Amino acid sequence: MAAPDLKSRLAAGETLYSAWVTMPCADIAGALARSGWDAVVIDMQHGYGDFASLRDGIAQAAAAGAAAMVRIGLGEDGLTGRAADCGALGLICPMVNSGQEAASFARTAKYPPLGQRSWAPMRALEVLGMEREDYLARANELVLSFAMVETALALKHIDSICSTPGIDGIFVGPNDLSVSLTKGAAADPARPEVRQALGQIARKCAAHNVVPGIFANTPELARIYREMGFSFIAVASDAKYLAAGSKAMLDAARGEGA
Ligand code: 3PY
Ligand code: MG
Repeated sequence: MAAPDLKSRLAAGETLYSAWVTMPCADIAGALARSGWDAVVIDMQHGYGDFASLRDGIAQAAAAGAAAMVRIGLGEDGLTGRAADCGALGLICPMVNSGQEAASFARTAKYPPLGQRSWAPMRALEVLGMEREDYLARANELVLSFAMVETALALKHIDSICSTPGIDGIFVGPNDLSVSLTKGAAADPARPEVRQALGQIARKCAAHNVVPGIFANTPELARIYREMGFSFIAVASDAKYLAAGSKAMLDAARGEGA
């Protein structure tokens, strides 16, 4: 099976949807990938997984034909290359506040000439079914690097973040953005100042030709973000899918609900 090429699909105008994994279990990533998501993000910033569940979750998602992506932990630069070495096809770096921080992330995510990613993708070759030469030639295109914009400071530096070589996309964290823009008063993506900032970010992404990505707390917000121009949208997370599916099954078994 050919490795998923998210960049080409996004360039062709598709909107891609990603599941989000916080649980410390590789089977969750596999089950979500098999249910049809384009990508599966394993969250190592706020999720509960360890390196083994990350490694095996990437393999399970890849086996099901989805692109496994990883949000790396805050300040865990080393995980950027290690996640890609395991076969991740997307890397999301939280709390990027300047062009310099974006450049530092891109350096570890991209092979020369864009960066200084260190060579050892043996597991990625197995998981993606690729040869070394092919992987080296295509990794900078196949493995997308997303800088998270989720603070007032990042908004101020949005042009330099978007124009940093090696940054393929912006991924907005609207919850942190709300906390930052309201100076700690609210974690609410529906706030007008957050909505206004999201419009500004989507326009900047278009101007700089980088992928506009975002986390949507709910499917309803995902639809609003798509209308605003976001084309890579992660929706809610595993605990919510489990609770919603389990409630629907129980209601159906009892003959209640829709
Ligand atoms: C945020 O909304 O702040 C996020 O980081 C989403 O994962
Ligand atoms: Mg955040």
